[in-house]
Amino acid sequence: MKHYLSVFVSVFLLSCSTGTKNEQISGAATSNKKSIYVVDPELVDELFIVESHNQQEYPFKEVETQIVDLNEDGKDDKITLFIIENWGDPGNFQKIRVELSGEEPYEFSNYGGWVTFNDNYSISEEIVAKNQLESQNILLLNATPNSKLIVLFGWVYASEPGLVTIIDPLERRILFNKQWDLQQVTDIDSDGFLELHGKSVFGGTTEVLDFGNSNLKLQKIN
Ligand SMILES: [Ca+2]
Ligand SMILES: [Ca+2]
Repeated sequence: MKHYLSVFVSVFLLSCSTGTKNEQISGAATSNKKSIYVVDPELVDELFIVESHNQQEYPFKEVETQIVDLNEDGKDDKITLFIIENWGDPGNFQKIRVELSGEEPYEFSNYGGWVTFNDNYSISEEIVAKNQLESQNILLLNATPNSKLIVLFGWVYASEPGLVTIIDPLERRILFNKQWDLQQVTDIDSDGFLELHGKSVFGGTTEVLDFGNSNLKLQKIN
């Protein structure tokens, strides 16, 4: 409930700033500006977290570190992945930490487990070719002319497609977190903003998440 409330507040606040949003997304001279999307709360399912019984933090162990300039200020930023030692449940990592130069780090955890590419969640070569990182765990996409997105994939349980988690690193928030079978990453209309194609159900209708639309939503296509 708390989560939905915070999403609602974020959406409300973003709605209030619509005046600047269009300038930031369409302006050519805004390379260091943040991208701002209005997110449909339906697109952000709550991440699975288990509180520790003894109130102590789980024993997180670093599994990967990537140094990259996420906000294009010429300074290194850092993405770190962690696994819970002796966790026993599926997943190659359960926590991501993002540190932008000069800002407080922030983290997201998913105890249902995010996975290495093609270990469990299938990711096409065409999608991997768009990765801005040499990583088998983190898909970093140039999503718009002035912003990158961090994409993580969750463990595929039974008949569900597996989680796709999309983080806007500059806005420090999750834009998308749903069971989704990501099939294509394209920019068919060549506007510089990516479109992601996927399916919420295996074999179901194809849906598009178009980052050229500041109101993010899944649109069904035939
Ligand atoms: Ca930077
Ligand atoms: Ca496009």
